[in-house]
Amino acid sequence: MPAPPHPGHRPTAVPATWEDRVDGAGPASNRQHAARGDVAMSRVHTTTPDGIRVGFRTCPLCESSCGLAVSLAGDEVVGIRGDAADVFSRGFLCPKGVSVAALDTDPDRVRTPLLRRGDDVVPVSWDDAFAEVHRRLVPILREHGPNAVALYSGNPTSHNLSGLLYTSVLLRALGTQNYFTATTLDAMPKMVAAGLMFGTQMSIAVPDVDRTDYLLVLGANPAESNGSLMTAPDMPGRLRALRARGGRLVVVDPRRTRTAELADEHVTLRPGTDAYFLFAVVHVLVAEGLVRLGHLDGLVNGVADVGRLATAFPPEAVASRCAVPAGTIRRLARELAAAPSAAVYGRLGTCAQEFGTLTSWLVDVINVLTGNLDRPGGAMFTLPASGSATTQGLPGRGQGVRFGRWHSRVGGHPEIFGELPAGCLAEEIDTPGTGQVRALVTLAGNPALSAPNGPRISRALASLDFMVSVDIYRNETTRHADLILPAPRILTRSHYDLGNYQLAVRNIANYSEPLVERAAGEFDEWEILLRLARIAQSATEPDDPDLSAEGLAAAVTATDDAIASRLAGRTARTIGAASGAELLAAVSPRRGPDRLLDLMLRGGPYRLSLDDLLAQPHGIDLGPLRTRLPDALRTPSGAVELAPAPIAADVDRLREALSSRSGEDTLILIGRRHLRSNNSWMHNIGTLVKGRDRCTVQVHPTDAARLALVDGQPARLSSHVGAVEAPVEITIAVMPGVVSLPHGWGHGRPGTNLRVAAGRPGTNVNDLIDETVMDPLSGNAVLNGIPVTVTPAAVTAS
Ligand SMILES: Nc1nc2c(c(=O)[nH]1)N[C@H]1C(S)=C(S)[C@@H](COP(=O)(O)OP(=O)(O)OC[C@H]3O[C@@H](n4cnc5c(=O)[nH]c(N)nc54)[C@H](O)[C@@H]3O)O[C@H]1N2
Ligand SMILES: Nc1nc2c(c(=O)[nH]1)N[C@H]1C(S)=C(S)[C@@H](COP(=O)(O)OP(=O)(O)OC[C@H]3O[C@@H](n4cnc5c(=O)[nH]c(N)nc54)[C@H](O)[C@@H]3O)O[C@H]1N2
Ligand code: SF4
Ligand SMILES: [Mo]
Repeated sequence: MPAPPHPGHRPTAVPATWEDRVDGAGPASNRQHAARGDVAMSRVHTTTPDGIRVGFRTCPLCESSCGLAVSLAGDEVVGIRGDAADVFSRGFLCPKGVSVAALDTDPDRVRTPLLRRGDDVVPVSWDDAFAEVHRRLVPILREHGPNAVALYSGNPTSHNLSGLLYTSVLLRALGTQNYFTATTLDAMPKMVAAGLMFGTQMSIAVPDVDRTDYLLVLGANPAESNGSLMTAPDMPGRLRALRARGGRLVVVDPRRTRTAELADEHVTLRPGTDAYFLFAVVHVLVAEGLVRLGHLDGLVNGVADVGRLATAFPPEAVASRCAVPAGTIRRLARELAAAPSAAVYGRLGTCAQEFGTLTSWLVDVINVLTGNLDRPGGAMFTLPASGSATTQGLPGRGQGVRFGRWHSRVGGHPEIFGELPAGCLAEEIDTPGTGQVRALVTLAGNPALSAPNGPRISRALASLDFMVSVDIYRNETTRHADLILPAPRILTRSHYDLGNYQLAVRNIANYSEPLVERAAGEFDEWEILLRLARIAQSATEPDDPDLSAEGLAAAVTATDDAIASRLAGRTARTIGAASGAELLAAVSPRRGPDRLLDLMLRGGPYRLSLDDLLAQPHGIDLGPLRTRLPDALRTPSGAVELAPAPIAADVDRLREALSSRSGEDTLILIGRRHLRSNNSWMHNIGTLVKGRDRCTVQVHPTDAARLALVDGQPARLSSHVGAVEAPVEITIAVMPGVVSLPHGWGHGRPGTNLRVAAGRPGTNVNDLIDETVMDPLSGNAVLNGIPVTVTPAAVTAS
């Protein structure tokens, strides 16, 4: 059986029939797609006396899902504010939200398909673009088989209905096992741990921030990132509210972040040592008799096993490795146990590191042992309006998760949830042999900057026989593409945060209509993906299929109809409707993502419909998180698995690393995020990059003095993989022994067209990072905790 699809880097509630093959073009093409604008554009929410209309929409740029109030004169955006009436964000927004308009109108944005001819690119029609895909991609699939074509899907895919719902169709049509996403640069360890403990990759418990009495945050900076694997607009406000109601916020981070500044206590910890720290907390809970399963009693397997595993990690044994006093660990364990409610929350710093899965697992082990899983104020499972893997099938029990149904060709890495580690992408391209990747499709991804060992990836991309990118910019990755297919402006698309709402700290549903019309001849992203799918599929067809513009349009309609019809059939069974056909009729004439969403809402736990959402442009608040156990579990045992075998087996590696190194003398590199950045791709917006240089290497004053580093002067950072230069920023924000350089920089390369970004290029931290080092259980890249040497660099006279 083919792998369950995993669209983008946050999975969705996409139903199981996605695994069906993409259907061929249906009968003749009088089922042409109806008029553009699947949703009536006339539904203007407010119009001011001077003719300015104000439309409401959810910002798609990060996980916090803020409501925007967009003022438009005609199709021109004249202002963006936070939507004060939004049921979730209540007016909050960040500087990126405001820049949606600048993003849509950025003159460097790709607007028509671009074909590369030598060092030049030329605009071509969509017809010619798809003909080129056919001409170049299909022979590769035919001659070398499906694995010769890889698919890389990046972060924005998961913030976009098209990407979330239709990427898997393209994946299926390609038939490749070489599927890579930004998930293995990000959250895969959490998904693996959640899958093994609770039964699905989306069984991720989120901290009930609005009700908790005690929040322990590790390796996350929601005051700047606005939260991740935890959808919660205005995290600074929510954290302040926590303290104002007498709660306690503790942040464990090697850097004094904005979140740490908001906290009652900031504990600095040596990067990569969270698993020791957390195991020591578990040790104290067990040794001091503080384990209280409470309402989870009888629902948890493996409590004794965890206790045994923790015996190797008393606070005194890990303190020097973590650079955290044993007394502090002990006290925090007691505080967690004593708090009326508490939640432990870990994010990127706990995932993109050497012991990512172990650390992610331990976070929830503590939530369970303190009785805080699935209770108000603890760590809880969202009940999303669209449904999710935790609502489908029979409640309380399921198949659990399975890995390793295939392995990567070169490194032998197991498939995890249908993906191979992004760290393997380059070697799959640049290592000759049967099954070598010769063509690549990228969707909303910039691995040249975002994935480790940037230089190797860039060389690999340059060597491909064919590359096509669905993107909005000609950037560090897409400059290598033979063809760029532009995604349309944000405001022309409908939006629903299918992924984010599965991890929200309240149960929320909010649908956004397109606010402006797509220009004539432009496609929405799902229409592009289904066309690519149709072309790929033709590789296995004996006859010459009709891949003319009309043929492709008919195929899009037929495929989309088939998907909707299967989903309707299943939804009808779920809700006891008479038939799928009846449901399909109810959601017609919607098509594309809107129709699928409507069906998902109807089959979801609140039995909503898209019309219900359309009637509430500021969103529907379905209330605070509810207790969901045991129903939300999908483990084969029907219990929480506190000590899953693969995780328990990895504890040996942790134990060995404890005795085998001291690490005190090396400088350790970590990353950081800035409020006005979004990974690699928003540096072309002037208002977001103005001001001081942000791509600096932060160094503690004692290290700077020892290494003769001067503030503002360039330093050279080197690792066993490469070297980069960046200006020094001396600051007590980083702990001694740790340096920090943000990711997503390194612009200004030949063949790119990012004129603003090129003016402040910065340097790519991923040039320093070894792509072959991974968290073994998840295949996740290790992006933090990198040993580096730092020396003053020669100042070049300008
Ligand atoms: N060293 C280091 N590296 C990291 C990280 C780190 O902390 N440190 N963080 C990692 C994390 S968490 C992530 S998620 C990854 C991100 O890795 P990627 O997803 O590969 O990179 P992004 O920078 O998000 O690039 C997004 C791409 O999508 C394009 N795009 C934007 N909007 C759209 C759209 O609507 N449609 C389409 N088709 N394209 C669009 C942009 O132009 C850009 O090319 O980076 C990872 N890399
Ligand atoms: N402004 C902005 N917002 C973003 C993004 C962005 O680029 N800019 N990217 C979005 C994406 S794709 C994601 S995944 C999220 C990420 O969201 P977060 O995880 O909240 O963001 P980071 O800033 O990467 O936070 C990671 C923290 O881990 C710390 N850290 C590093 N190594 C370790 C370690 O070994 N142990 C511990 N305890 N801490 C460590 C770092 O100092 C940092 O403060 O942010 C999203 N939001
Ligand atoms: S916090 Fe995220 S969702 Fe909110 S406005 Fe900023 S980028 Fe958009
Ligand atoms: Mo991410």
